[in-house]
Amino acid sequence: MTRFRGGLVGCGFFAINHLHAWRDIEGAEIVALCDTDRERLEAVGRQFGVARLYGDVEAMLAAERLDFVDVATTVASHRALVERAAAAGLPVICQKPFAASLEDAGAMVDCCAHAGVPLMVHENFRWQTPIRAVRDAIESGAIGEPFWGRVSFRSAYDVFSAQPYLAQGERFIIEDLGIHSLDIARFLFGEAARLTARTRRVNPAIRGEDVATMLLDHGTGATSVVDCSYATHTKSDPFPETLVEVDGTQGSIRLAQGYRMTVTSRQGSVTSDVSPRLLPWAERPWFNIQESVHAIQKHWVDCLRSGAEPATSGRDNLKTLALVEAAYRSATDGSSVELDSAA
Ligand code: NAD
Ligand code: 89V
Repeated sequence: MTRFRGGLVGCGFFAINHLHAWRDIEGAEIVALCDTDRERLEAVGRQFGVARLYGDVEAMLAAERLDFVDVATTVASHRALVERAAAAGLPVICQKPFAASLEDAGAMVDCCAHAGVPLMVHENFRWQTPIRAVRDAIESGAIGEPFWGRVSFRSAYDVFSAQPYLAQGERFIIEDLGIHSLDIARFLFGEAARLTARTRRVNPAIRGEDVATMLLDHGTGATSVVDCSYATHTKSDPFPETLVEVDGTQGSIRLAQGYRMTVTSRQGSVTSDVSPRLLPWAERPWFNIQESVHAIQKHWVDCLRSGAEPATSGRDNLKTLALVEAAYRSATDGSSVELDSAA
């Protein structure tokens, strides 16, 4: 069986999860690492036993025989790195947020299409076990036709210690976290036709908004509320759980804190434990996200092998990014933004 050889660019906080997951995926291997920060590059190389280290992507692409590139840097460098990988004829994974603008995102999609290489956005939240359990429950037909939903992430977890850049950007929670929640809303309820949003900043120590409430009209006729906050202090902080509610014509689904999912149908109510696995290298409370990193990267390898388009391809992610842009526009001017991606 082919073992795809990957080069990973960006050896920071989140790349550690990518690297642990790659070690567990039989069909792929990270053979080279690249980071502009030499100290970090060498430390991560030592941690994962990768000896081929590069301070710049050109040098890595020139020296290595790769099958794909995994871009785990922050958003500012995404376009240049993705376009460079595509120019080298290599399939590429790009971390979220895919781009800071729809223009950059569209350019990356076009560039990879032109080069004939697959492009996947590392949009992992829809790969979480509890989210997939909700989708499976909807697809089983047990609750009938969904007509209302809520995708909710409310926490006061200190994300700024590990990711200081999150406190510095003009945009914060929608671009960083809401982007996952909006993608989940698409995944569960279909494409949105209209979006209205309100935001605010509660934490005075950061630049961007840390609370957002979004209302989506889906092409299916369903309405959903997507809400997120890093300013919500509760007795038992659910970080990083996304809680979901779905009302259907025949019943309902509630994904509650502690990974408990209750499906109520004409047959009654059944509550099940939809906890993610605690992988050997994972830790609480992050294990839900960490398991989804393994799942999406395995999906990438399956797609490379089969030639199928990844579920969260660059092309697919344009629709999630359009919701992010619509949310900022709506929050700024008070309008409801029409989207042209209704299913
Ligand atoms: P980080 O700042 O800790 O790490 C980024 C690394 O990339 C740094 O080491 C930096 O030196 C390196 N780098 C930047 N530009 C480079 C370039 N041109 N060439 C080589 N190296 C370069 O950031 P992070 O917290 O690891 O976040 C990385 C990305 O992961 C962000 O886009 C973030 O939104 C995303 N993220 C995703 C999840 C998720 O669940 N999907 C969770 C956390 C972070
Ligand atoms: O998933 C993410 O993008 C992370 C976090 C969960 C902390 O928001 O930045």
